[in-house]
Formats: sequence, C-alpha cells, structure tokens
Amino acid sequence: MKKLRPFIIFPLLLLILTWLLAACGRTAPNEATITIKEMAFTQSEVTVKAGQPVTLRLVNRDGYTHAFDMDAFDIHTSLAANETAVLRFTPEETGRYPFYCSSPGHEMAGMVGTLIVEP
Ligand SMILES: [Cu+2]
Repeated sequence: MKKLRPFIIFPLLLLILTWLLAACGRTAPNEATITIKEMAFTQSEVTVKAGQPVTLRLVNRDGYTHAFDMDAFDIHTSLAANETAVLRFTPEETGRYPFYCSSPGHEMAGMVGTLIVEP
C-alpha cells in the first residue's frame, strides 16, 4: 500500500494546482457593472487593466431607454427599460476614456463617466 501513495498524491497535487490557477484567474477579473438609475450612472468611474479583455455589464434600472456610448472604443449601445447588456472589449492603451448616454439631453443632465485604464 505504501508504494502506491506517490501515485495518488501526484494527481491530487495536479488537481489542486489546476484549481489554484483557476481561482487566481477569478480573483483578478477585468469586470465591472455600471447601473443606470434615475438618469445617472451609479459608477461614474470604472478602473480596469490594459491589455486584458474587459467585461462591462450595463444594467438599466430606469423605466425608459438609455444609451451607453464610449467613442474611444466605438461602443454605442442602447438599453431599453430595465434591460441589461454585456459589453466585451480589450483596451490596449492606458488612459482615461469618457463614456456618456447619448439619449437626447441625458449627457447634459449628468449621464457621464470615465473608464480608467491602468497598466
Ligand atoms: Cu440616459
């Protein structure tokens, strides 16, 4: 029985290592949720890492249509009342990129924010 132990431990270690690597990938996600409520983005600043895919979840909690526009990445999305949208893109360069709602008058009413891309 004792001779079999290394053969049992090695696959077990491999399994643990695989799990740890997967866990590490999950603890540093380039993900953010921006909620739209009462004619405003609840998060006016969102920080992500450059060179990694970003997942941006947009949640419209208002009873009317909004938009999410970020010219730097050519993103122009419309969100119906209570709709959720998921955007995926990869910012290659660091910087501060403004986003806004292009529904008439909404940007002027304060529907603006900044995506901060860090190294
Ligand atoms: Cu709006």
